[in-house]
Amino acid sequence: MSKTVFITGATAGFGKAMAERYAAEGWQLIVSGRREDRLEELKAELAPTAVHTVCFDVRDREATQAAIAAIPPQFADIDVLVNNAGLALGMEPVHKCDLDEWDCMIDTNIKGLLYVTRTVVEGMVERGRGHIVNLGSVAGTYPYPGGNTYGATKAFVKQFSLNMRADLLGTPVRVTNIEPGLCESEFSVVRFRGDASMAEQVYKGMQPIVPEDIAEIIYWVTTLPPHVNINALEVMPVDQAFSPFAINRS
Ligand code: NDP
Ligand code: 8X3
Repeated sequence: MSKTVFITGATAGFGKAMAERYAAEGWQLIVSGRREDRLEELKAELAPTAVHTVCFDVRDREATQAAIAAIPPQFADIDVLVNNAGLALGMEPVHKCDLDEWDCMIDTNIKGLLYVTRTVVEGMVERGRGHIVNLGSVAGTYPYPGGNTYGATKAFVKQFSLNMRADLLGTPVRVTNIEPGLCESEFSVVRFRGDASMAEQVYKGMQPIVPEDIAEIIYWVTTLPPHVNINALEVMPVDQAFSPFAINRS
């Protein structure tokens, strides 16, 4: 019988590339997002792969729980959950940020991830198999100007991933935090509130990671022998590295 992967945020970017990667390997898929038309397009693209689409906003706790409870029995024994749905909003300094945008990032990247995880992980423990992959970020480890709340949500994801490992010791359930650097997707268009030309500037003159790279890494992480747990995997484009400390000399 095919294995089942549940990918949140599969309407674009990493999630869509992962759906394509797992489908190519014969897995069956549960894919979610808020844009139903894109979920249906993805399902049609991946035919004849068995795909269950679920349209919900991860910020809505009841809708999330109801959507997962309604997963048909054929798909219900989830082997891999990829908590990928997430976003950044804005790059203003802390004293200029919009509190609604901070709420949105916290509600999506932290609380949404918790709602999905809590609803799925119990079944994994009961079945004695499962792997939860979270999408962290280099922004959860390294500070940068304008990273403020986005980076802090990803620091939460990093620590929560490690704490889950602590709780799940003694079960076969694996947990991995994937921590990418710059990757070209719809991420920057969302971050700059639909301004495609600002988003383009982020990747100008450098070669970013592409979503297919992340899909390949996550597929590899989740198909290693079952006694191997990659706790965290940080990945950057070759064209991205570190700066010296910033010093104000004025
Ligand atoms: P995209 O913007 O291309 O895709 C984001 C996905 O998340 C979409 O499918 C979107 O679906 C979904 N999503 C966003 N908000 C919600 C919500 N409230 N409820 C349900 N689904 C939601 O971004 P990426 O693929 O690049 O990003 C995926 C993850 O990787 C994110 O967690 C991001 O923070 C992280 N990441 C990205 C990096 C990058 O440089 N691109 C680097 C490091 C980490 P829909 O709009 O249909 O709901
Ligand atoms: C996204 C990567 O460097 O834009 O998480 O914050 S970065």
